[in-house]
Amino acid sequence: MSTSTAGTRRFRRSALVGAVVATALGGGAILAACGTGGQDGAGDAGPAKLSVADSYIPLPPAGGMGAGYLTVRNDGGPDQLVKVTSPAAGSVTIHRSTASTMEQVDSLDVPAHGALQLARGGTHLMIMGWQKAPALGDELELDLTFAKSGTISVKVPVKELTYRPGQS
Ligand SMILES: [Cu+2]
Repeated sequence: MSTSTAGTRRFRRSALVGAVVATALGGGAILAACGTGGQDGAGDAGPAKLSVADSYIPLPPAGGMGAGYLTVRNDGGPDQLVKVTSPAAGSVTIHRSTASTMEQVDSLDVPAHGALQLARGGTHLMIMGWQKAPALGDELELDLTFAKSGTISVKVPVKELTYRPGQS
């Protein structure tokens, strides 16, 4: 009896340590993936062929911090979104939402013959320092720079806070 109780207690403690290690490893893996910029899949599928769809900016509260969402479609080889700027704002950063918070990332992979989606609850653009407070119906320019394809400029409409793509 007493041996089995001790065994249970020891098991519980090591399970707890295991959980902490797993959390630490998870954080490390995310950092490593951002830092290395991913493996180079050169020669995979030829040059990337990118187009941007479904872009929108939910109306920011009184000119405050805004978010940007869009989909980058790719009919060619792999590429990476490495920078976003806007003549309408002082700062645009790329963010990834995690379970409890969000973190800035340096780049996002655009998979070959796939799509990179920036959507609510996932990766998004964080836009600050508006030249002029955005209003519903404005179209704001975002300049998306890709590692291989160069810069693509898109006019992004400002939508109601509750807007979702697919609604008119
Ligand atoms: Cu964010």
